[in-house]
Amino acid sequence: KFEYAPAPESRAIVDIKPSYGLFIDGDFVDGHGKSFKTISPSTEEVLAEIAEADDADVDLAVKAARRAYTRVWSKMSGAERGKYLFRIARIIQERAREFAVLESIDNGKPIKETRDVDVPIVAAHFFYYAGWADKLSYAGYGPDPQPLGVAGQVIPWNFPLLMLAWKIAPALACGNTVVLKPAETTPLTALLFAEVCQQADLPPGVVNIVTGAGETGRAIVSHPGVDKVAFTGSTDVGRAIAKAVAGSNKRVTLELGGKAANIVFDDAPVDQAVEGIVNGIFFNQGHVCCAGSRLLVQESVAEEVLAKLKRRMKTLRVGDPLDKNTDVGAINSAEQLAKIRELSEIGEAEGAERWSPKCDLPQNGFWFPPTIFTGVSQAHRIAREEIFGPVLSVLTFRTPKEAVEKANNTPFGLSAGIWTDKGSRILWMASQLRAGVVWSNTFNKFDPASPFGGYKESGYGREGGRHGLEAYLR
Ligand code: TXE
Repeated sequence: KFEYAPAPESRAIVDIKPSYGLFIDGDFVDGHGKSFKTISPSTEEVLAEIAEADDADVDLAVKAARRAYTRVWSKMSGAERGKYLFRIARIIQERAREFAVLESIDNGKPIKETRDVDVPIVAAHFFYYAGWADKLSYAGYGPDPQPLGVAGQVIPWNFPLLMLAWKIAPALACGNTVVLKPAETTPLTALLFAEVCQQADLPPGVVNIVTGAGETGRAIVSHPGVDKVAFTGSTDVGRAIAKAVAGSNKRVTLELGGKAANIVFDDAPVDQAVEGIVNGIFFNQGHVCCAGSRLLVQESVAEEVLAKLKRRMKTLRVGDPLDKNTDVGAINSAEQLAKIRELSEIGEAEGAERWSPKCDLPQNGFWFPPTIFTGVSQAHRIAREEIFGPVLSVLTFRTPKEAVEKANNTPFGLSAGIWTDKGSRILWMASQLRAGVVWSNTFNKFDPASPFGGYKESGYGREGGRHGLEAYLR
């Protein structure tokens, strides 16, 4: 049995205000609309009251972004813009602990992840695109590449701060200004980022943060003053956004769902592969668009891999996100928990076998134990639909060709993983897999220099790397 060691001192380093306004034109202002509550998914405690931006608020934000674009930001030299981005990156590093704790409280993910993964990659992203700001003529879009204008950006709740960085850093580096909406369950780190913009003396209106739910997102993407729409979220909403902007001149990039195959061959280093499987599906409670949610394991090693995987899963610690020993945190919302439960029940009803290690889940909050399903067939819904939780569907294969067919047999195509000792097989598999990212002998590795994006229903456009500039240049 695991003894919890909560870290009250961590909670004390963040200053959560009772209520937050909208960040428009460099200041926090009251919204015209209603407000909503953000809660901590690990305790269900109400954290703060958040303004819900209506059409009039979004209009103000877009106008502020337009003014900043025409008067200041697009006129500034790339080198000068780069200085602001470097400054933002350094402030994020200085305030890293605050960001990590706040993210863990508002999102539910373990502090180990926010501290070692989310926040460092966020800073790295700003550093990376700061470096591009004065080198855009090398990006491959002509000697004097032009920004697009005002970018409307809508992001999800699974990596609140990281998705903000993926959207804002390249947009600003290229000379665009931004109206960004964080997800309704995780607005707090975006609002802390707004403070960082003030601290960095970023010219007012270059970054505007408007909080709210789907209606606010809809107002942003359909606003005629928005030149570019960038969205990360569900495939259904991505489709609705593509329809909403059809017929306008807006450029669009969409990063949507996934159902990645993590493929283990019989010559793979088994212990390393088991770590990769665990990381692939239990990292961030499986709330990861590129999660390795389907394990494809070669029949001859399936028994060994499954036995080791179960043994490893028994060591996972589920609980308080602020405890630095926690491996699996809280499910982000009651709605997401209901979806995970429903699909898991469907998995059982369709005949797959469900297994979880014994673990004590806290009384309050939203929790789901690390779970695997064996005896899964391609026809099962748990093999086809994105569960977006700590639930792994296990399938087997005999030949590399069969592995490719099964891996590609999905409407999605965001990522895949290959575990094998053979370099030639890695290259062949990578050329056959219809997935934007293919990892070999590792999983869930991210680098700001590496482009990320999907095939098929996982969306279009690339974020990260030199390719990520393309989305923000004319
Ligand atoms: O996503 P939504 P939800 C998947 C995952 C999850 C499911 C539902 O399978 O279970 O989606 O999650 C804003 N116009 N992913 O409902 O609704 C919304 O306010 C404009 C995968 O939370 O897509 C939020 O800011 N914006 C994914 C953002 O869209 C709208 C990450 C995402 O919310 C809008 C999240 C509208 N009409 C969920 N409706 C990934 N690819 O990583 C909602 N929004």
